[in-house]
Amino acid sequence: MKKALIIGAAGFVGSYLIRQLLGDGYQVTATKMPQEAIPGEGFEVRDLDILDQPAIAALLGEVRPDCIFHLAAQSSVYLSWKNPGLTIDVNIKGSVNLMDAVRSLDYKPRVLLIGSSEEYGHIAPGETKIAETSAVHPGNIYAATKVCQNLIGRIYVDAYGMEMMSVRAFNHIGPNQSPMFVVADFCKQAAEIEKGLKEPVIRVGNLSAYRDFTDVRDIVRAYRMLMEKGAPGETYNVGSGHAVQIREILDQILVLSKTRISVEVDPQKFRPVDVPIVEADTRKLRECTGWERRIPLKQTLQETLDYWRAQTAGRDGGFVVSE
Ligand code: A2R
Ligand code: GDD
Repeated sequence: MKKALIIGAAGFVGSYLIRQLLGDGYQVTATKMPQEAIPGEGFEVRDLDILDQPAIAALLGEVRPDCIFHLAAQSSVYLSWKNPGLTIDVNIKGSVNLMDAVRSLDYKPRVLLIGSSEEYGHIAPGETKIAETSAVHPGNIYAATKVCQNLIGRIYVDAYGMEMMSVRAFNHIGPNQSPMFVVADFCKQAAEIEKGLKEPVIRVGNLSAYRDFTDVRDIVRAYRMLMEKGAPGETYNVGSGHAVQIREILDQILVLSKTRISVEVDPQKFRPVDVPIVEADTRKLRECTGWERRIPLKQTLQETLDYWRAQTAGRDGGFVVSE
């Protein structure tokens, strides 16, 4: 049985990746920050702060994984504007700590580094879809940290012959995502309005942007396939290949909701810079692994809204709800 180590498994993607790998017959060790919890059983959970390099080395020496999924990050573009120092520490220094600890081992586990479509930055509508060969133009601190991770990853592969691949993940969504991100944010607001917990007004940011959304379960299946089949030193886009405008996402959620909701644009939710369109060319991923998206966007939106409805169950609000 193959041993997988997931670093940063207490977040959104981690819970799905744990389930995917256990289902595929892997033995899983999952790391979390000391203050976090990971629900579930059938796998080993360890504390790890990736800013603590000796702790990474000790854990690798003990677990001796066949493969390592590196998810740990400060993952919010929005927060990277608020806290650039932390974003740089975790996403660059933390990743280098991991790569260096892996390099020092007496064997070569396979490693998957999770980067972001944000690395491509500003792409003119005529330049989409974005292939891995496109130039990177990071337009925010988060994106710049992921570009650094990718570049340093390739340097480690070239210099030390490490078995390491990178992905550039496009937007992924689903139940249990933090409401810092757009789909979870809109679904949470809609569920609270349905329950009368909030006035019937949904507050939104920039609705004109287009993003390439994929269900997180499809995303983690791609990660497992790339871990097994990806070529060291290569970068793979992981996304649906179809960009949807945020306005369209909002409209679909409003249709799924049972209540009459008005929309208010909140200038506080705008970013200093927001890439207008992000759409993946996924040929490299599909040719390498045979991956195809399985879960349609509408299903993910429905399940995410239902998740937030369940979160509000048992809470009573004072606002009047009209159908
Ligand atoms: O910040 P926390 O306490 O929620 O922990 C996060 C963890 N993390 C760390 N783990 C070890 N050492 C650190 N210094 C450290 N700082 C943060 O990484 C959290 O448990 C995990 C990231 O989870 P999420 O923020 O929910 O990200 P998600 O959506 O699971 O994305 C996974 C990867 C990231 O590399 C993103 O940048 C990329 O996919 O889109
Ligand atoms: N969060 C949020 N809330 N975003 C909004 C809102 C709102 O109310 N209204 C409009 N948006 C727009 C944002 O301006 C952005 O253009 C788009 O919705 C998506 O925003 P997020 O869901 O916050 O995601 P992101 O694209 O900034 O970053 C996510 O995707 C990246 C991959 O492309 C994160 O998951 C990153 O970790 C990931 O790398």
